[in-house]
Amino acid sequence: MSALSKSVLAAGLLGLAVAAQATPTVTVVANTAGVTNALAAADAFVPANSTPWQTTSAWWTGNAETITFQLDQAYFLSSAVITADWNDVYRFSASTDGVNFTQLFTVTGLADQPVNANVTFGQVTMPVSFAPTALAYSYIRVQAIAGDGSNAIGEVSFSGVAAPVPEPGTLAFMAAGVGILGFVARRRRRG
Ligand SMILES: [Ca+2]
Ligand SMILES: [Ca+2]
Repeated sequence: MSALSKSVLAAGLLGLAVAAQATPTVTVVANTAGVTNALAAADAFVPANSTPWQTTSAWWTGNAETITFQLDQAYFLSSAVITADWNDVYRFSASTDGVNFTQLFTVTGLADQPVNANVTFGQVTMPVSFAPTALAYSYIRVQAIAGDGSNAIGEVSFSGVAAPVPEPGTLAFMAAGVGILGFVARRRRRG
């Protein structure tokens, strides 16, 4: 293989090989009618611990409401940071298509707040870790499933590995590399 074809192929492959941990950009794309201030759940402002539940948060009453988030692309997720009202249980589900959701994790301030947070009122920020997902997800949905019926999400963020999305330039690089290999092989056969 010539030095040129090697370098062209390597440049193409490099574009696919990078798989670093990333933090998706999260936007609120839908919420049920009973949710107040839904956009506050992903506006990049994290309420301090013990901030009252209806302050700088998305909030609702009862366990029927949902907020749906979209990530900037598909990710194999492995952790999250959730700010939520401290005395409820929140279920986070994930979806590849925004239609079918499967449970990713549940989180509750009563059990999951950091040991030195000592929050017994209002919102609390909780780091959540879980096994890396087998599927790359683009949508997340949150629902309160237990607690005192007064629910709030102050902020959510997630972390994971972006699913490879080859860019047109990368594909052209790889095609050029493969083309040069074929050219070299044909020349060798002829020679
Ligand atoms: Ca917020
Ligand atoms: Ca509550």
